[in-house]
This record gives sequence, structure tokens and C-alpha cells, in this order.
Amino acid sequence: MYPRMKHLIVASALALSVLTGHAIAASPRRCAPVRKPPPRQSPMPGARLERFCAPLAVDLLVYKGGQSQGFHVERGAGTLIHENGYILAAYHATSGGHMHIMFMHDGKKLDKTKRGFRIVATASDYDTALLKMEVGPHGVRAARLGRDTDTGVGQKVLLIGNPGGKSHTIHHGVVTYMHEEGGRLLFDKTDVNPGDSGGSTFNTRGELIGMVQLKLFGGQNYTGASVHIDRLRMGFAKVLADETNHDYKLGLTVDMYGPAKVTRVTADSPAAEAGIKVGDVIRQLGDMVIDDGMHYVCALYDIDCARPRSVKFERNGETYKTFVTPQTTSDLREPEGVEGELKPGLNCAVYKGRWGKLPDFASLEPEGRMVVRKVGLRAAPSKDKFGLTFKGYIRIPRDGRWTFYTRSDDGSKLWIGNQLVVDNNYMHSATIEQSGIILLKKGWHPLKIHYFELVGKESLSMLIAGPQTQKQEVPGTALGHRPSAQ
Ligand SMILES: [Ca+2]
Repeated sequence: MYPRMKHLIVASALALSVLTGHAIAASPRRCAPVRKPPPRQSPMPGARLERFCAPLAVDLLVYKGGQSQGFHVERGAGTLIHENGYILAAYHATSGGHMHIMFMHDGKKLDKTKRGFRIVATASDYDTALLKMEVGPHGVRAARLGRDTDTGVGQKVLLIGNPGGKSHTIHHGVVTYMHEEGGRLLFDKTDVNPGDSGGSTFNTRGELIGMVQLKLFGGQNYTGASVHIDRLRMGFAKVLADETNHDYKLGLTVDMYGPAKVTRVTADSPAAEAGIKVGDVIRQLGDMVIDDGMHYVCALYDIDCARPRSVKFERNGETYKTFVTPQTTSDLREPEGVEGELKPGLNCAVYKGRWGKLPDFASLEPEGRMVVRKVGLRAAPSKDKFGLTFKGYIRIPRDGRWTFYTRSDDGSKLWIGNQLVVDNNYMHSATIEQSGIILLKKGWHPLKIHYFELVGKESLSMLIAGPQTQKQEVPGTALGHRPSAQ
């Protein structure tokens, strides 16, 4: 090949990479090792274990209700799992509510509405929530994450929770049963109360081996139970690490049951272009040091799309540094509705009943059906004790990442196609707003909303925000339905 031609080919490759937004392939270079994980502790006697573990736990307070139903406070707890301020808590002890307060062991108070911390991600199927301190995580110590093999029947455990608001309450217990299938539940004889939800379960080495949880999987009715750490690791891998949670991808999967060892690299992905290979152990992403697969999942939530991020990893005893440029995911949901076939408004079905949460409307016979111009309570059959379902299509003006919100008194849920986007279930006032994100292509997408009202005040609204679209109530002009469909 002539030198001139070679030059031209390199130049056109560069131009192409700029157009498609891909990073130029970066070769990993050797660098200084990342700081080692904290050493494993020897088993500690009771008082020393308490002193070691107590600063790793946090208390949570959620203010719920409204003027019509009365206010009440729900309590829960959580555990610091990374020194950057990441906290593991129970989804059911952090969802809903209009004010969220966190107390650290030293009495420091963090208010979510004042940006003291945020709810980074939730996985309701695994009853798991990931929180992050927004201010002053500097100097916090985080729990070493254990495995299911780190505890067995007959061994001592330490539980820290917040029963009845008695902050940082410590129970000592003994593992009496371990459920190996369908959830790996850990049972112990301690007296666990509602305020303990999301609380820490430590072994005698001070390693986090579970999360206190009264709401159990599989419909079994046990009390005094913790969800085992391996079940939480699985939830992290299946739900929180799922790249559909983010609007970018790296093309990387890591082991969730220990150090973040790379188990899969997708061909032509940003990770592959950055020279990361199966077997490498990810040790740092951006400024976040990674000692465990769960840390890697936390770090994913701190990434900005289309900005190169430094990655440090270990290979054959050496540490290397490279850069990945997260790629925008192109799997936007395809529209289904056809412009000319839709009529304005949504199909609305009206139900009467007394529910404290959304019923299975599909199994109920509606009292009536009508078409409504927009989402609201125009079809309400009475002031109390009723439910409504809305079905039709919503017009999305442009491709991108869309956030849907419902504000409802009482509960509501919103689906796009078969995907549940907003979960705003249960009794609460309309000050409660919940939201969810979905990637959509321009066009008409199937929309479904379920709503119920038990007593007191009642209201329902749907809002949307997205590319070049400020958060706003969805106008009737963006809604359509098939006249034949119910
Ligand atoms: Ca109400």
C-alpha cells in the first residue's frame, strides 16, 4: 500500500469514529495498583463486634399519608456498602412517602428533599433499594460484603435495626435455619420488628451476610428473617445491573459473588474497544474503587453517557488503566399504534370495590365503560371505594429517554406496552409522586393506567418529561384509542 493511501484510510476511520460517537480503541496501560480491599477481620466478641458494626448501619424514616388520612412515619434501616456513600436498604421501607430522613450512627441527619441523599435505584421484585449519600460521604466506613458460605446454622449473628424509632438497636441471634432454594432465607431467633426492615445482618467477622426483611418471598409467613446476601447479589445482577436501567451500555458483565471479575465482554462494545477481556478484575471505574461485583453495579449509576471513563483492572497480577466511552443504547421501544386508526381519548373502565391496594382488575367485571379525553377522575362513579382503568395509546414526539410520573390519591400504576413504568401503588395522598424511565421511539405507544380510591380525598394525574419536553401533564391531544378495543 502507498504511504499516502494508508494515511487517507486512517483519517477516514477517525472521521467515522467521530460521527458514530465511538471512542478510538484505547490500549490498556500498566498503572499503580488500586488500594487493596480492607482486610478480613478475625471473629470478634460481642461488645467489640457491636462497636465495629454499629457505624456501618443507618436509620431511615419515611413520612407518609396526607391530611385526609392522617400522617404517619414508617421506619427502616440500611447498611453502608461502599465508602462513596452507597447504602443498601429494603425497597418497601423506602418507597412512597413525601419526606425521607436518614440518621447516621453519629447522629448526623440527612434529608432527601434537601439533597442529603438520593434513591439511586430500586428492585421491587427483590425488595431492594440502593441509596447514595449526596453530602459528606468522606470518611465513612463501609461493610465488607460476605457470601452465603460465610455463615451457617448454629452460628452467631448481629442484627442492627430501627424498631419503633429506637435508633441503631442491636440484637444478637443465632442462625437456626437456612433456606437454600427460592430465596436463601436466613432465619434466626431474634425478635425482629417492622422498623428493622432493611437492617443489617452481620456475622462475627463484621461481614454483611443479609438484610432484615419481614416481607418474605414465596408467600411463606415466617418472622424474624433476613434475606441472604447471595439473594441480594442475585437481585443486583438481575435487576440493578440490567443495562435497560441505564440509557447507555458498556457491554460488560462481572461476577456478582465476589471481586468484579469480568465474565462476558460483548463484541464491538465499548468494553471490547477499551481492551477489557474476560478474566480481568475490574478495580476502579471513574473515582469509585471496586472490591466487589456489587460495587461495580453501584458505579454504573454514576456514569454519564458519551463521556470517557477511566477503568482500572487487574490482569495476571498487574494493574492496567484504560478508558471506556459508554454507548447510548439503541434499543428504543418501537411504536405500535397507527395514526389513522386511532380516535382521540382513552378507553376507561369503571369498577366499584373496597381496596387498600390495586386489585387485579382483569378478574373483575366493570360497572361501566366510556371514553375519556385525558387521565383524571371524570369517570369516577362515586367519591370513595372505586377503581378505574385507562387503556389506549400515547404519542411520543421524538426518540429518546422518557420519564413518566403519576400523582395519585390513592394508588396507581402505569404501563407502556407490557412494561410497568410507574409503580405508585397503595393508599397515600396526591403529594406522592412516583416515576419511571423508558426508552421510546417516536410514535404511538400502548398506554395502560390502573387507579383506585378507598376513602378521603381523591385525584389522579399523569405527567411526562423527555427530550425537549419539560415535565408536564399529558395533554388530551397526545392520547388515542382504538374504538373497538376495551
Ligand atoms: Ca384517598
